[in-house]
Amino acid sequence: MSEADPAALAERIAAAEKAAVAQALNLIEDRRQRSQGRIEALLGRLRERAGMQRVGLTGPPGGGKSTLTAALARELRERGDTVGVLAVDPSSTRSGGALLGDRARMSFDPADQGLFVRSLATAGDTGGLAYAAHAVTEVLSAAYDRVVIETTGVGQTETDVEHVADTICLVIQPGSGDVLQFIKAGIMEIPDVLVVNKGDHGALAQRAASDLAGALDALRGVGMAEAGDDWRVPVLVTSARDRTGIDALVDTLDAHRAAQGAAGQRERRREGETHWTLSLLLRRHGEHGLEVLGGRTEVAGRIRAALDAGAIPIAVSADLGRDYLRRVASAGID
Ligand SMILES: Nc1nc2c(ncn2[C@@H]2O[C@H](COP(=O)(O)OP(=O)(O)OP(=O)(O)O)[C@@H](O)[C@H]2O)c(=O)[nH]1
Ligand SMILES: [Mg+2]
Repeated sequence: MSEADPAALAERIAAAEKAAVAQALNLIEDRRQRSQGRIEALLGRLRERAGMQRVGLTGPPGGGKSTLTAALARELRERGDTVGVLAVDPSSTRSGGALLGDRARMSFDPADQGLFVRSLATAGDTGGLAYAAHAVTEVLSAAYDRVVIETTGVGQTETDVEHVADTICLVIQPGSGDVLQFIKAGIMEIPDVLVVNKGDHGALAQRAASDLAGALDALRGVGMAEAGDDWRVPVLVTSARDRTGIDALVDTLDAHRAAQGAAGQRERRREGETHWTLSLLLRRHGEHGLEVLGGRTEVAGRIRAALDAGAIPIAVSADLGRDYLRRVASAGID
C-alpha cells in the first residue's frame, strides 16, 4: 500500500473517490501500530458530508436485511443519492465476501462510482469490530450522502450500531417468532422504524405488521415507546425480493431525518461520538486507563465537554491517553 498523505487521502475521500475510500478502509483493518497512527491522522481530517444520513438496518438472522440493503441502495441511487454500505457481523467467521449474501451482492453494480459496499467480520473480537465499524462509518460519512449499516441482532450492543446510526430500522420477517421477540426486547430498545420484510408472504406479513402496531400502541399506553414527541414509530411492510415498499421506506427515512432535525441528529451523533471516544480510550489503555482518569462518569463528562467545544473524538481520546500516561508516570502507578 502506498504511503498516502492523510490530508491528500481525506480530500480524495471527500471527492468520493472509490479507490481512496477502499484505501482508508484497508488502513482501518490493518492492525499494525504504524497504520493506527495514520488512520487517526486521517480521521482527524474527515468531515461528514452536509446533510448526510446514517441508516442502521438491524434484526434477527435471515430477515432479509442484506437483500433489503441492496434494494434500498438501488432506490437511493435512483433518487440521486450516493450510498456507502457497511455490513457488520459480530458473530461470524464468514468471509467478507459471503456476508452480504451472493444474491444481494450481485445486485450491486461494481461500476457505479456513487456506490460503495464493504463487509466487516471479526470473529471473537467485538471490541475491534466496534472500533472498525465506527471508523469505517466515519470514512463513508465523509464520502457519501447516505450510509447504510447492516448488523444482525436484536437489542444487542456488541457492535453499537445504535451509536453510529441516525435512523435505526428493525427488520423482521413474518411468522418467525420475531414479533414476539420484539415485543419482549422492544421495551428496552425501540427502533425508529419497524420493517416487516418478506411482505410477499401476504396475509402472514400483514398479520405481523398489525401485531407490531398493536404492541407499539400498548407500549405507548404505558409511556414506553418513542422518546421524542415528534416521531411516531411506523410499521412498514416491504418485499426486498419483489422491491415493493422500498419507496415508502426511503420516504420514511427522509421523514425521520426531517423530524429529527439537524439539532436532534447532532445530539444523537454526539452520544455516539462520546461512546466511540470512550471505546478508543479503552482500546488503547483498557479499564486501567478509565480508572486512573477518574472512572467512566468522570471521563464521559470530560469527553462531552471537549466534543461540545469542537474537538473531534480521535483527538479527545489521544488527549485523554496522554493525560493517563502523565498520571501514571508521575504517580509511579503501574
Ligand atoms: N420471499 C422473500 N424472501 C426474501 C426477501 N428478502 C430476503 N429474502 C430471502 O431471505 C433469505 C435471507 O436473506 P438475507 O438478505 O441474507 O437476510 P439477512 O437478514 O441479511 O441475514 P443475516 O445477515 O444472515 O442475518 C435469503 O434467502 C433471501 O433471498 C423477501 O422480501 N421475500
Ligand atoms: Mg445479511
